[in-house]
Amino acid sequence: MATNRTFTMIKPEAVAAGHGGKIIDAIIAAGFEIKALKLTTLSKERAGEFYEVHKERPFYGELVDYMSSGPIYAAILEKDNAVADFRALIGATDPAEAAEGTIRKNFAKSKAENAVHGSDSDDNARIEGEFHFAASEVVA
Ligand code: 3AN
Repeated sequence: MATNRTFTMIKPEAVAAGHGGKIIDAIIAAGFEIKALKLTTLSKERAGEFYEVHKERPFYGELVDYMSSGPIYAAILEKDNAVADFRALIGATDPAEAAEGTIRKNFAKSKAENAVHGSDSDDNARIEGEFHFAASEVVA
């Protein structure tokens, strides 16, 4: 069943570059309501666990190192059709292929350092949201 919620992270290079506020502004301007938000840092162990599905992919080690390299924002967002609409807002994984006006087109540096994460399904949105937030940290 669709939850109308998705999960995002603003990744270390985007936070370090000072793009966090602008990205959050773009998310709100696109009609998403923030239900939970925190600035946090992933340990290598936690980053490895979060990206477990990519364990067999050649970039897994690089991805874990990168995602644990500095502070991130984690957030739960709500909107009708949240998962698909958020992926449209962020654009293609590779910023070189991302459409004009998308967050990755505007803020991502490369396919690896691509500014934001967006859940790819309702199930993963729930799992990823629960990975980062206790129920008491999420607005009803
Ligand atoms: P998306 O984030 O668009 O769902 P996925 O699920 O294919 O893309 O990849 C998860 C993350 O792994 C990406 N956000 C990116 O940081 C990293 N990644 C994906 N492909 C590559 C690659 N070829 N080289 C390095 N990192 C990659």
